[in-house]
Amino acid sequence: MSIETPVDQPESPTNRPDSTHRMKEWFSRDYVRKIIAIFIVLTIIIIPIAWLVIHFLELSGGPASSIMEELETTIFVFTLVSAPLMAITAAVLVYSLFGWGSIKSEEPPMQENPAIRTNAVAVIGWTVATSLLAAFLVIWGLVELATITADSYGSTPSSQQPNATKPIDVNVTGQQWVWTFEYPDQQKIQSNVLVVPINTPIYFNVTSKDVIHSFWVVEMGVKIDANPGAVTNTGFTANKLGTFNIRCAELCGLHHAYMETNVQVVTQDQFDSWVREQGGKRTV
Ligand SMILES: [Cu+2]
Repeated sequence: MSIETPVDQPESPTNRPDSTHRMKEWFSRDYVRKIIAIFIVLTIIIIPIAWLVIHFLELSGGPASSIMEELETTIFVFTLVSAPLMAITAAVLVYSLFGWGSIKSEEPPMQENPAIRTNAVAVIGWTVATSLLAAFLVIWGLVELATITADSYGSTPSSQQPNATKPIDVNVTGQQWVWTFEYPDQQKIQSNVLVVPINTPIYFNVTSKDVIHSFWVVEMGVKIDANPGAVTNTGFTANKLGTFNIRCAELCGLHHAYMETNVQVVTQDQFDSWVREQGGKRTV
């Protein structure tokens, strides 16, 4: 920076107190206060959406696994954090569209005062605030990603899982337009409904007989592609008794929308007797 730099240069460090002063002046402007008022009202209106989203997610009975619980918390937090950002954008928009016209004496302050964009306090404040917000979301996302990957067994085979409880293997096969579940450790019994014991890790080997499908266990928060000629892996530990949805999440042909079945989460005793009942229906 050269010595001739004018002292009233907005970025000049010697002008910092002046920046603060101008920030205060900016906040005292009538239209700024009105936009802030609209912003606060909109934030209060938008925030309940975070609860509404979760409410609708839980209408079908979930969450039924720790994975879905983590996902719902993340959706909730992200919606909550987004609310003020959406509100400030909408507040400026609303005031720009309707604010100036409704107040006859008020004109857009083109020449009124120095622009806020060259104000050091405003620039630093805005940059730091948004960076912290973005950093929070990135860190939250990475932690959740690691947790969910661990809970759904990532890509580690079930035999190498560090779980205290040995996972139950289930081979999942998608074909137009049904799901078939085979239990290799239970004499290869087969079923078109997934039956799993509660609080027991289930490990899925997923494949397809024809086109690409996607194995989606809705209330467990688990979804993975079913590819012909390849095996993909995922898993969950159900923590809620009940019947939940399994759907195909990859457009796979005419009856894709009807390619759905259930997962029944039962007690260990109920699972054992179900396995015994299915024993006679053994297929290769
Ligand atoms: Cu499908």
